Amino acid sequence: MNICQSLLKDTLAGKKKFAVLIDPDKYTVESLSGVVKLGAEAGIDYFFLGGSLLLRDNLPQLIACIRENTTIPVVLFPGNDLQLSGKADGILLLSLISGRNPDMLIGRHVISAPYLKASNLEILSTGYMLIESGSTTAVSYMSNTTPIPAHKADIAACTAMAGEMLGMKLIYLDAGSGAKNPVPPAMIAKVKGSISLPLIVGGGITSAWLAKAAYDAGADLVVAGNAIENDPGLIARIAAAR
Ligand code: 1GP
Repeated sequence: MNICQSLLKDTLAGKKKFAVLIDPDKYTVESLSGVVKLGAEAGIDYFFLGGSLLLRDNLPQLIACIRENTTIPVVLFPGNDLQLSGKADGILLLSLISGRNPDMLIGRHVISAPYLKASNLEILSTGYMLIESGSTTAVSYMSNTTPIPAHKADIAACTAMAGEMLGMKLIYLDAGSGAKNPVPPAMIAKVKGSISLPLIVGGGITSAWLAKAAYDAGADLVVAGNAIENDPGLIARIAAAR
């Protein structure tokens, strides 16, 4: 069973999942190995790999480090088309459907298509939606798009519905890395009630309590990155909140 099939199966069964996001610019092989071991002990579901910038050329080494310590699938969550590696298991091919920047909707994908086609990566077509979170996030600035207002759950629901009808396999509600406020539970619930696809939620999840609120509202997969960099013990606590 591939990643997409497993996500869909668990979504239908109501089995919640947890991904730890690794920003390649924030980790070395040495610092990552401890986090990988904690992830394996806690039985997390995925490692997501990606960030907004490209300060270091360490993607292959970080993937190798994860492989050496665990069999947990590695999924690329690329901030740009330079963050690609055929050594991962899959890639979230993000179309930024909350924005109106054609480059982020289809342009970058055209450039990456031959590379992705020739790779063995599982392509996870993802309707990616940025949600306003109290301050400008790196992803909003870098993508040159305006996030959906946090209190406009109906716009988010219609955007997710459109993504599903366009054939996306996953919907990702993201408040942005290090967001001041995570995606509001009311918006998660409204989106979840409008689609049948697995729903990923991330950005600003800094505690097990916030993760649980996202799960309870309807998130099928919660992603946390920033807070884990400061408090790796959070991995076990969020894993237990699934
Ligand atoms: C960002 O959803 C991810 O794109 C995770 O966000 O780093 O705030 O956990 P954090």
